Amino acid sequence: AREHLPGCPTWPEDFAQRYREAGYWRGETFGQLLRDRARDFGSRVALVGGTHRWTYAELDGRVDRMASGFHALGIRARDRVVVQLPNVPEFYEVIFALFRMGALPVFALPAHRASEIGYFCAFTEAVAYVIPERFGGFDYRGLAEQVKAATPTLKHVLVLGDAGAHTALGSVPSEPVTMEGPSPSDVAFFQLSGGSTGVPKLIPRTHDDYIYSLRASVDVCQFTSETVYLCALPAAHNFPMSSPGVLGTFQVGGTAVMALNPSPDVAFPLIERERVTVTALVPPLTMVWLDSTLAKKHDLSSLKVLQVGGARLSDEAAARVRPTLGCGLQQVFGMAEGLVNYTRLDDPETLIVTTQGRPMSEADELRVVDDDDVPVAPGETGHLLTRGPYTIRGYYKAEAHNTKAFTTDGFYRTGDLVRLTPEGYLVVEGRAKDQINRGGDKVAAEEVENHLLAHPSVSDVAVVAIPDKFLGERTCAVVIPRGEAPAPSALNAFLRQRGLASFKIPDRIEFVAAFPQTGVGKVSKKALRDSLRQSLSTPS
Ligand code: J2J
Repeated sequence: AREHLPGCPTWPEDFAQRYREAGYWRGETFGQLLRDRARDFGSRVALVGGTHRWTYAELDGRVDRMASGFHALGIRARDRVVVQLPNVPEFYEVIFALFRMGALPVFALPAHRASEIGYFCAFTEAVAYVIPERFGGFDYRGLAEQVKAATPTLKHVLVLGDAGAHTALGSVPSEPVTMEGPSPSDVAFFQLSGGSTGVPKLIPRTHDDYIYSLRASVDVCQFTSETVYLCALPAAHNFPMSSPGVLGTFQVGGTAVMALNPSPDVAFPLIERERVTVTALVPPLTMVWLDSTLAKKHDLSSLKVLQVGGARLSDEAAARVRPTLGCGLQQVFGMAEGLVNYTRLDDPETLIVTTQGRPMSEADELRVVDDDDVPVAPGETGHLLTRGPYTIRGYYKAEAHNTKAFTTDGFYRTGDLVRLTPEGYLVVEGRAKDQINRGGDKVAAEEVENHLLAHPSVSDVAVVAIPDKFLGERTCAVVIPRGEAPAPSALNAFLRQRGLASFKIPDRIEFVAAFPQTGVGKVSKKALRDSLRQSLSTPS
C-alpha cells in the first residue's frame, strides 16, 4: 500500500480490511466513476446550469480536457487546490478534473473571505485557487490578489469568467495526457468542519469512504437514473454534495440541476422546467418556500421529496411540508465528518415530522454517553459519538485537537446532544460544542472571539447563541470593553475589514462588566445564554 498523505489520520488496518470484506469499500475512484457513467449513460443529461446542459459523455470529455489543462499548469497528484465556486456546472467540471488527477480540492464556500481563504491556502499549502469573476455582488479577483500576495505556495488563480490579471479557467492549451490517478484509499478532497475552534478544521475524505456514503445514501433515498436533483444549497457543502446530492445523482446516472440561488423565484421555475424530483434545504429556507406565494404560480408537481437538514427543523414546520408543497419530507441529520441519518421515505408521518432519522448504514456505530463517556439509559439525552466506514478518524494536521475530538478507540465526538427513540431514531436535543448553528451556517465561537480580541477596545468577549424565530439561532457577541464601549457597528466593520465571512459577523453585540463564571473560573456560556434570553425577552 502506498503512503497516506502526511497529516491525514486513517482507519486502522483491521477496520479497513473489515470494511473492504463487507463490500462497503469497493476500490472505486471518482475519476473512474464518471468514466463508467459516461459509458453506461453517455447520452443522458448529467448536469444542467446556466446555459449549459451536459450529457455524461460531454461532462466526461470536459473533465479530461480540464485535467490536461491543470496538468499543463504544473498541478500534480496530491497538490491542494482551493475551490470557491458558486452553484455552476463548472464546479463539478473542476472538481472531477482534480479527482481524476489525484489533486485535492479544498471546498470553500462563496461566503468565505480573506480570513478563511487565506487560512485554507496557507494551511494546505495550496498551489492554485479557483474563483468566479464575481458572484453575489462581490468581485473575487481582488480577494485572490490579496491571498496570492500572502501565500508563497499559491502559483495560480484560475477564474471562471473574465480573468483580469489572473488565468481564465479552461484557457490553458494542452495535449491530452495520461495520468496515473489516485488509489481508492487515497484522500480525494477536504471538506470543511463546522468547527468550534479558533480556525476551521479540514476533513480528509477518501474515494473509498465517500463513494460508499453515496451508495448508502442513494439506497435509502431511492435515487435512480430518473432522479432529477436540484442543487439549491451551496454546492461545496457536504449535504447537497453527498446526501445523496449531486454526487449521489451521478452515482446512479440521474440529472443534477444547479440553482445559482435557493430563493423561490429562481428555484421554482427550475423545478417546473426541469421536472425536478428531489431537492435539499436548510430549515430557514424551508420556511421561505412554505410561505412563498410563488408556490401557487409554478407547477411543482414533479417534486416528490424535500430533504431538510443542517439544523433542527421544528415539528411545526415539518408538519406543513406535505400539505403546503404537496411532496414528502425527509429529515437529514448529517455532518461533513461522516455520519448521516435519514428518516425513511415510507416511515410513519410522526417519525418523519418529529425525528432526525436513523443512521443510513448498518455499519454506523453510535454511542450516546454522559460527560464521562458512560452510556446513558435508553431514551435519555447524551453526547453522540460515532464510528464507521465513512466517518473520519481525524482532521488534517490537527494532532492535538484530534485527541480531544475522537475517543481513543476512534469514535468521533459529534458535539451533538441527542436522544434515541424506542424505534432507534435520533432526536437532536441540543449541542455541547462551542458553536452557533445559524440556520445551517455553522459559526465557531472561538474563531469570532479571536478576531474581536484583536480590537483595542475589547478586553474580553464571549460569542453565544441567542434564540431566533427564523434562523433558530443567531450570534451574540458579549463584550467586556476596555475603557469606553465602542459602537457595535465599529466592531462589525472591524470584523469585515479582517475578511471574515458575513454569516460570522455577530447579529448582536452586548456590553457587560463581567462574565458569569463556572465553578472552575471559566466563562459560563450557559449562564450567559440564559441571562441573555431573559434580558432580550423582557422589554426594557
Ligand atoms: C439538527 N442539527 C443538525 C439536523 C446537521 C447532510 C445534512 C446536514 C449536514 C451538515 C451534512 C441537523 N438537526 N437535521 O453534512 O451530509 C448539525 C449538527 C451536526 C452539524 C454538522 C449532510 N443536521 N445538524 O449540516 O458539517 O450539529 O453538515 O453535527 O455542516 O450540523 O454540520 P455540517
